[in-house]
Amino acid sequence: MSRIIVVSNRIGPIEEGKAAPGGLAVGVYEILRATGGVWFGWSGETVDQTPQAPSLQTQGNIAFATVGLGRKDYAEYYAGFSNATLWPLLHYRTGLIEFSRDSLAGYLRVNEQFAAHLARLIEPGDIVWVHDYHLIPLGAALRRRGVTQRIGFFLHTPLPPRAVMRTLPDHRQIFGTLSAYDVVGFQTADDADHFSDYMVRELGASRQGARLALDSRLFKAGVFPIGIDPDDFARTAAVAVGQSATRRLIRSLGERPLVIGVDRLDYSKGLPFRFRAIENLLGQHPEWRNRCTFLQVATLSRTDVKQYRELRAELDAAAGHINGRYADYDWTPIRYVNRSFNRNTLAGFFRHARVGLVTPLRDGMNLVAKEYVAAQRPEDPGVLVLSQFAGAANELESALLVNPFDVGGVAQAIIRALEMPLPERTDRWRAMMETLRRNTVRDWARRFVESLTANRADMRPAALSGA
Ligand code: ADQ
Repeated sequence: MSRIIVVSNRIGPIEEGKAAPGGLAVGVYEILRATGGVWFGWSGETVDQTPQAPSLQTQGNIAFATVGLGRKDYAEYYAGFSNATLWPLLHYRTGLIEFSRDSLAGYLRVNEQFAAHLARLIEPGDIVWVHDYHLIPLGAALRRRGVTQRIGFFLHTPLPPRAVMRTLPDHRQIFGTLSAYDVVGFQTADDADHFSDYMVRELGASRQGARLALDSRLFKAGVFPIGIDPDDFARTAAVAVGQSATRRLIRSLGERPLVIGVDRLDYSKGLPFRFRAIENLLGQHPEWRNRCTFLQVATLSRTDVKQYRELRAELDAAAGHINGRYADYDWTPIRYVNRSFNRNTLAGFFRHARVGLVTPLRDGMNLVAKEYVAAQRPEDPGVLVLSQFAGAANELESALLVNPFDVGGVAQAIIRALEMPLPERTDRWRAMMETLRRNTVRDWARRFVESLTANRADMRPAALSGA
């Protein structure tokens, strides 16, 4: 049976038994365990000299192959082109794009280096699954090195319409390389449509049934919304709610309901608008003062990118301003916490929160929305207030869907959530939980690999469904 070679900028934790973080790690682990294979990525370390070969560690039938990044590579490929150019572009934030020829060159150089390492690891019959925007040109770099095996790519972020993609200088040099993959996967149908439209209208690809043809290559776009393991998250939440962190949180709230937001501190997550919505709620609806508490966990992220430092300063000021204006001697409206919490603690917090606030301005999927739903008490569930611009909104239609730019509308949705009677909360929660169970992270990984291996006799994806 074929091995799978997974490639992502960062890899999951290597030590056995260590809790895998949310997101792709769970799905990717399971599929790797079922088939055996290699997980290749950046070690997370910056080094003085670019390594000649990856360092290898094995765990059962999985080999983890990692490389350090030189300081210049880190600055240009990671902090520069990936996170200061592509990330804002992919989230429709053209005004935040920073572009330099050096960072573009660094991005292409690191992708070439990764391809050189990988070409030595890939064996006949393997399939390769590349993840995310850091590695768009990797497939083409592998093809140039003679790799003919199936290669798939999954984009975790949104893909904007063609007019936005075109704002990237040399965009064809980057996005055109996506035709080197056999399958290009997206979180939503809109993203996949944007891709096909770009390929056809910008690059002259032609549609051949479900596939696209460009030069001598045939490839297809697919929609694979990423999921979570909802039953596992529910079990974790049920245990965690009785443990000390959640108990302390509950005691500190008094009788007030909790409204929670948990995000990386990233401008795509819409935190300044969210804070304005809270300010609007307290200003326009004074009856809610001292009657509910907002907890915003915003873990620092990409602090070496300027826009992230600016966002942090803006949020510090906004939280201080709102608390200065509305706090009382026995109540603080916004608890704004920059530290990170482990998955179990967050699950307990989610379970206790009457409202989950997930209001990104744009988000590929947003797993926090799914985790919040999974963590709820079936007999007394809370309400999810969800941005219509998160990929998750396509599946979680029973959330209270909001436009995050409409701060008054978000404030009203929070109040509606706080006042929602139990039968309506239960109906909405059940519908969403069913959706989560129908599309778990395992299903996501299995469906992607099936799509990549379709019509290939030597790969048996059916073996994965029992995983
Ligand atoms: P992210 O932008 O990181 O991921 P998201 O999907 O919300 O966004 O979160 C990923 C994981 O990180 C979740 O399991 C969540 O619990 C955890 N997490 C988030 N904030 C945290 C915090 N403050 N403390 C601790 N843990 C936290 C990218 C894309 C998303 C897409 C995912 C997966 O941007 O759109 O859903 O990949 O494809």
